Amino acid sequence: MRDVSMAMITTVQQHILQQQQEMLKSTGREPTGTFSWLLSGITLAAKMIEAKIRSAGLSDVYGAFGAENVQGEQQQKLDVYANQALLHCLGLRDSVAALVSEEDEEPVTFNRDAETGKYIIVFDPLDGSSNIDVNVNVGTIFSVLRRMPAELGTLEESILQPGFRQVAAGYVVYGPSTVLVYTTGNGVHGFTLDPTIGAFVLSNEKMRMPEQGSYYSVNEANAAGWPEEYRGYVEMLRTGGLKKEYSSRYIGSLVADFHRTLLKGGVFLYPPTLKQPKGKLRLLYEANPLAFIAEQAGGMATYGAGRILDIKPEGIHQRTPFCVGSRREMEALVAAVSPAATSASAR
Ligand code: FBP
Repeated sequence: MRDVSMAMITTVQQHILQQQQEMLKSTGREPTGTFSWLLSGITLAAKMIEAKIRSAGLSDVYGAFGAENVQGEQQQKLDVYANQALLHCLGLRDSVAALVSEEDEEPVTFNRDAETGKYIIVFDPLDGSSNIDVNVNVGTIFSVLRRMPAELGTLEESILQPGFRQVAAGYVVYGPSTVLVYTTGNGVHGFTLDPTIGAFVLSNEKMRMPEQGSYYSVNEANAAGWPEEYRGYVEMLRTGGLKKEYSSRYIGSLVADFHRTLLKGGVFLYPPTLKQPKGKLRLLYEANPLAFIAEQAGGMATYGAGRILDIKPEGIHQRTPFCVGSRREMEALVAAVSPAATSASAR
């Protein structure tokens, strides 16, 4: 009999089912497929966004949409398109109880009972959108939380759970190739979109962040507004304080800067500034998902005085200082800034 099995490719959905089978093996239960169906909403939306971005120069999708989002930022046309694509694709998934987007002031909630609507998806539909018109990598970032049982909390309280409660997180980088990286707490795995078959195919399994890198990534134009300890830390890197030569890389698209840090090691930081003493980047849909991935890949993520994943959120668009990277650089950063950060935040 001719063997028809083609063990060549593994798609994201297959990989999630395999991971779940692994996890459930000890219980004898079979994965329900709910989770992989849920994540297929993200991969479908990512393919729609990718297609729009690839032909952006040929169709009228560059430039501002003509409205501001809740952050007071000029929305780009592709911000709005990406947001609609994710809301549409995820809204069709029965297991979704609420969707929280960087582009929307309030969560979109669905009238689904707790048995069915088990998950909350928080996302930044198009990160780095200020770079779209200049054809620089942009991305989509997502975080998945499980809804708390009614006796433990409301849907709103379920949205504001600390980052260590995430059941999955990931991002898509729209660059020379389109890459999706995700974790469900069982390692970090990368998939590349194969345009010939329209599927995200496993390309980097069990990704590890190098113990130490050779890049630091920060917007040095803000240096005058940083607390002195952060200036001292960057100076220490620049002057061989970690017994290694460092070069600077800053794209200004968080997903792209993070993806490089995940692959090559080093450190990315967006410290507090005089203009934004609470930091610029958003906790729920930028810092938390990337911190979860960094820790799962052997790295670390801090806001200065502590671990990003331990922050108890107070609002869905809350900002935070965000530093993430390889263990060596991060341990030195925590040693350099945490005492001061603690006293600063107490002020
Ligand atoms: P959004 O585009 O999703 O608002 O993200 C904010 C962001 O563009 C990050 O991607 C990036 O790391 C940062 O802001 C760049 O900020 P700055 O221009 O102040 O360095």
